Amino acid sequence: MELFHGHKPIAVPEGVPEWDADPYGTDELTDTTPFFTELRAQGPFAYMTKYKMLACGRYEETREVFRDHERFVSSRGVGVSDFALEEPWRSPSIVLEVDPPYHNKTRRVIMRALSPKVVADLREPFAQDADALVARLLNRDIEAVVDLAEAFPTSVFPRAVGIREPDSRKLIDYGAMVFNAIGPDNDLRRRIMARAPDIVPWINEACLRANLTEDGIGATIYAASDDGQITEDEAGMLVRSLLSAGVDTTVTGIGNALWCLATNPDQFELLKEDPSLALAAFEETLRLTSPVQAFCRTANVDTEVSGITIEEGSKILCVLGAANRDPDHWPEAEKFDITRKTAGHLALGVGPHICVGQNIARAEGQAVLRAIAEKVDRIDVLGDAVWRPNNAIHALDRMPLRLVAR
Ligand code: OVV
Repeated sequence: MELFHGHKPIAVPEGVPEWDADPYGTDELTDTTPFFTELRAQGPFAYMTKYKMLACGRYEETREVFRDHERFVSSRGVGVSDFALEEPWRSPSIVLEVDPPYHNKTRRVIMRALSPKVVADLREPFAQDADALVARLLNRDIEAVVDLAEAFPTSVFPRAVGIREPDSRKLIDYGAMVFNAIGPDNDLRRRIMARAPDIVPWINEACLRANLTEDGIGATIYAASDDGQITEDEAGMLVRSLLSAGVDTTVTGIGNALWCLATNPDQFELLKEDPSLALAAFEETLRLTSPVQAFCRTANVDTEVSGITIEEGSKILCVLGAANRDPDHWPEAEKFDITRKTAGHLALGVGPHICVGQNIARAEGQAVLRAIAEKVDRIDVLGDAVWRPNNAIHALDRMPLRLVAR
């Protein structure tokens, strides 16, 4: 078969509009509102002529595709490339890019390593780090992406995993690489892939047992290989998953939360009045800004969703960011409202692959937002916030701010 962007070029399904937008264009990736609005207006699905694949951005269908792992598999890759037809750029993740029942086994190991008890024990060190970081940044002109959004997770997360010699830059760049890699072979992907020789060997080394402390999350994963739940190689692969998914995502969530609060002073006032809203504010940030904007699934059978025929081999770009702002599901969908009911948002996915790190991610976001609520009186925006295009992540590139002390 002749591949198109690494997958089967499907025919236009009956009743689906053809749309020539580029979901991987810089404008679409950075200024998301027009793209999301038009995507939802196309109907349950749009046929993306540039990629000969489907896209969805309405809440109902996006959720249905994500929930049904039997028809819509992850094992063929969660980007535009179909792993059944094209060799992936790295060995597939043994948790993200696999299906049940194998997925259940690997996921269980990570789930235990990130158990509620493990996360509960991290709360105090997270709070101390967040308090110290925010205190240090008060009343100065700061670059919030670097100084706060990147600084916090890269200090606490590698320590929690037990990386002996963390390199913040490499951890962040690897995340950017993994997420750009799920897009097409465009400039964004090529530019970061050119740096793979610099980054990938470092990451792979960092995952080895010898390079991990004996008391971290990484060690817990290796312990699961000692009692035969997984092999030692699988343990290394699961540590790689932590490093792939655990840094750029939380950096983005924290950066986006700062942006939401800086641009919605009324909501920041609410948070200041009641710092126990920190977690709700983080959750609403996830809904409104969807740090992971989109993942693909692949139809593994001929099927149908909302009366639309979907042929085997169809790639479906599930635009979580659009579903999270679908006005047919969310009242005042475009409004940042830290008191809203956010349950059911899709920023962390839904179904068997729902983010396995969600509790540690929330603990990080909550720690930072609580520290800000308690210490900051006003967030002054000192210049334009600039978004950084990435094929899957919706993150800020720069955001000059001043956190004025209470
Ligand atoms: C980009 C991403 C998200 C979630 C998991 C992984 C990667 C992985 O490598 O397992």
